[in-house]
Order: sequence, then C-alpha cells, then structure tokens
Amino acid sequence: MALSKRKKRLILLLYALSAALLTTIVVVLMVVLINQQNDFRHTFISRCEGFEGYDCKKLWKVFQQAYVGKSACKVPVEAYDPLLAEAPIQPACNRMMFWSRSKQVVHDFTEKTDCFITLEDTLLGSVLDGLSWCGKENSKETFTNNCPGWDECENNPVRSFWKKASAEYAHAACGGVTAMLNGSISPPYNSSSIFASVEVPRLNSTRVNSLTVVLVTQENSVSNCTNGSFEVLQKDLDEGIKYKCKEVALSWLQKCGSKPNPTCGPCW
Ligand code: DVN
Repeated sequence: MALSKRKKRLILLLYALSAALLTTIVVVLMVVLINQQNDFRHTFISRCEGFEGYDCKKLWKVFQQAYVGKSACKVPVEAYDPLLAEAPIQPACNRMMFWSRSKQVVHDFTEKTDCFITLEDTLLGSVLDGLSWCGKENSKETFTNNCPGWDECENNPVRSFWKKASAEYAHAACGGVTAMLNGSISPPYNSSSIFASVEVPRLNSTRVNSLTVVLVTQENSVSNCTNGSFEVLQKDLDEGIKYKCKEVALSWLQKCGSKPNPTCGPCW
C-alpha cells in the first residue's frame, strides 16, 4: 500500500535527525580527540620548558618521529635513539638513584633534597613520567587513549621509551650509585624488571665504583638483605663494582628524608 505523504515526510524527518545526530557525535569525538592531542603536546612542551637550554618544539618533533604513523606494537627501543641523542642523560656522579617496585617511596625521598636524582628527574624522564601515548598506521596523530598497556606487547611506544631511557640512564651512571628496592615483596630483585634486565647490566665498572641497595622495610616485610635474589644481582653486576645492601625502615627514611640535609649526610 503506498505510504501517505504524511508518513513519507515523517520518515524523511527521522533520516534528517539521525544524520544530524551522527554528525554531532562525530564532531564531538573529533573535538575531544584534538583536545587530547593538544593537551598531551602542551604537557610535553610545558614540562620541557621547566628545563633550561632545550629547544622544546624541536624535541617534540623528534619525539613524535619515534611512533607517529606506526602500528602501536611496532615501535622498537631503537626508535627513540634520535630523541636520546637530542637530549642525552647528564651524568650526576654519586647521586644517581635507581629503583624497582618502589616508585612512590623513592620519589617521596628524592624530591625533598638535591642529594639524589632518579631518571624521572632528568629532562625526558620528567617530561614523559606517568604519560601514555601511541600512533597508528596512516595517521599523523598522537593518541593518548586506547594505546597498548605496558604488558600488552613488547614494542609499544611507552615501554620502548622507558627501556631506552633506562638504558641510557644506567650507561651514564658514575661514582657510587644507589638502588631503592622494596622489602615488602619477594623477590625484591626481579629479573624481569627494567632495573634488572636493562639497568644493572649497563652499570660499567670503569665509571661506577659501587652499588648500594637500600632495601625499604616495613612491618609486613618479607625480604631482607640475605634474600637469594641479591646473589643474582651480584652475579649480574659488572666485576669491580663494590656491592652492599642496607635494610632501612620506611618510617626512618620518611623522617630522615624530610629533614633539611645541606651536606647530604647519609640516611643509611
Ligand atoms: O630504575 C628505575 C627507573 O630508572 C626506571 O626507568 O626503571 C627502573 C624501574 O623499573 P622496574 O625495575 O621495572 O620497576 P617497576 O616498579 O616494576 O616498573 C617501573 C614502572 O614501569 C612502573 O612504575 C610502571 O610505570 P607507571 O605505570 O608507574 O607509570 C611501569 N610498569 C612496570 N611494569 C608494569 C608497569 N606498568 C604497568 N603494568 C606493568 N606490569
């Protein structure tokens, strides 16, 4: 039966409304995506400008070349070679701190004085700390959502960056270095961690003379300096680097770390 004119008009109106709604959704998503990309770029540039002597806009371009237009699981560590060449890690002999499964504790401790630095205090470590990013094939955009998780694939943009930066940080290490590890887990030295798999093997005895492990303990601690994984650590360590381990209570660390320490007297 032929549709009445009224019904035809109603169907056309519904089509028009659906098209308008779809267009609105696409536009809103585009605006959100553009804002997220701009926010990420703005965060990168403004954090970078907190460090003197760097061309932050150039650094942004070099950074993007590592992952933009690439599948988010096909960004190898080497993709960041130009970035680390543009902003190399500056050695800070006797002050370089490594860590593993203790990110909050170590940064709470190091941020209060100039006695120690971590990778996250360097230009690139600071600019990208806590951020997530990726690209995709045939796109010139930086995405910050729906990127692969840390363990989702080996060659994801974030994990490859931290492996590259960690390798360079360890390569630059000199003098006596320190590693703050977590006594509340076992093993405290985990061979699959970045510290064990990337950084320890790159501590070079021609530049590094000692490694002090600061094992942070609490009431629930399950590990101490006799933990078997520290035997593995000593085997992994370049010959000639003196090793020692200190068990330090978190409460003492928080107390000692919060006092002014102009001479950087030891807390352990
Ligand atoms: O020495 C430090 C420092 O130099 C750093 O660059 O590498 C060393 C720490 O890496 P790690 O030994 O692998 O220690 P973690 O605590 O296992 O992992 C360090 C960070 O990698 C974590 O803090 C995670 O970053 P995030 O999410 O806190 O910004 C990330 N990470 C490691 N394993 C992860 C993971 N993120 C998600 N899922 C995982 N399984």
